[in-house]
Amino acid sequence: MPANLPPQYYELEREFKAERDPREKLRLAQELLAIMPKHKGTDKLQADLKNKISKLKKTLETPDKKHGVRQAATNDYIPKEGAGQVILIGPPNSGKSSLIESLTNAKPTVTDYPYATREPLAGMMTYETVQIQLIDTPPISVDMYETYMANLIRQADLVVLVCDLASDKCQEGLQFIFYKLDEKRIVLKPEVTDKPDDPRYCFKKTLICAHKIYDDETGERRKKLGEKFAGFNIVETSIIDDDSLKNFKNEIFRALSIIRVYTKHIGKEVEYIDPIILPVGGTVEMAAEVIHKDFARKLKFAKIWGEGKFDGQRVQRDCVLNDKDVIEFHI
Ligand SMILES: Nc1nc2c(ncn2[C@@H]2O[C@H](COP(=O)(O)OP(=O)(O)OP(=O)(O)O)[C@@H](O)[C@H]2O)c(=O)[nH]1
Ligand SMILES: [Mg+2]
Repeated sequence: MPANLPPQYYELEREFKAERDPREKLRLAQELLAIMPKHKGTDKLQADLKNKISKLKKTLETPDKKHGVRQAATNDYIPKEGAGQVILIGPPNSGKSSLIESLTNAKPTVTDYPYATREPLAGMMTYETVQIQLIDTPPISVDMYETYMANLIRQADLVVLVCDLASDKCQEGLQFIFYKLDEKRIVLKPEVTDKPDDPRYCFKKTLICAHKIYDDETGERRKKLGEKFAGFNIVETSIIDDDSLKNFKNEIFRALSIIRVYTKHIGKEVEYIDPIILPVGGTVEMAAEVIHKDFARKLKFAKIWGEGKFDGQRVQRDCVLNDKDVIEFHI
């Protein structure tokens, strides 16, 4: 049976064959597998590719101090924790680590010279009743790009691009990052409403952080940032301004497009801790499924307290929930 491969496949295959860096090769192999049509005619090709992927993974997991491969391989992936994973990226010295230090329990290296962060580091940020994971990363610039960054960014739920308003070169720094990531087929977007036509690409929702806002005395750099990146949500921050950090947290939560739903037992008071996290538009059924698949199946109806509902309103499984709704399941 013919394989009927799309033209993009052959293009990508050429790239894959030419690539020498095992980590990039792994990424390209995964992209090849993703765009390969899945039918009988490609069974053998799929098996070959899966074999190559597993060999590449093994190579990356084998300690190789000389090339520093092992370290980089483990940096490829950070397990998600909490209600969402947010990756902070930016030019050197822009203040990524300082933000992580101010907002999370992590203790990153902060220095007044650039290129201080050498590896990604995750910390947890408390936002009201939820925990959100923030990841600090090494800088991206003409002089530095860690190849594992593409995988880390692809996996994250949200990108925060940190702009250094204390620097004359802040626009150029950001533009280079857009260009560099586009080369890795990652497109940073204000909103992601559709999938890319080309499946090798990945669209990532991005918030721009106009950091060190008080160092932009004339406001000129902030103004230019708004003009250059029109459409993006730009949030002004400074580590010496707690209100700006509070607002930044709100914007991160909003950008994650998630809602918190609290559950209560019949006849008991609600405890506003440990909410169920659902995507915006999440339903009663989805909330029940988080508790247990069986629970969702057995569900007869639910009662809801929250905005736009009267207290204890009886609803069915397809009822769409709002942030901070309280729900009581009846099975
Ligand atoms: N004025 C001012 N300085 C800041 C602010 N945030 C961070 N800095 C300073 O900026 C410098 C760089 O901060 P880092 O947090 O190390 O920057 P980074 O982006 O992690 O740098 P790399 O790891 O090299 O990419 C340090 O001297 C910080 O004290 C801010 O809001 N205002
Ligand atoms: Mg840093």
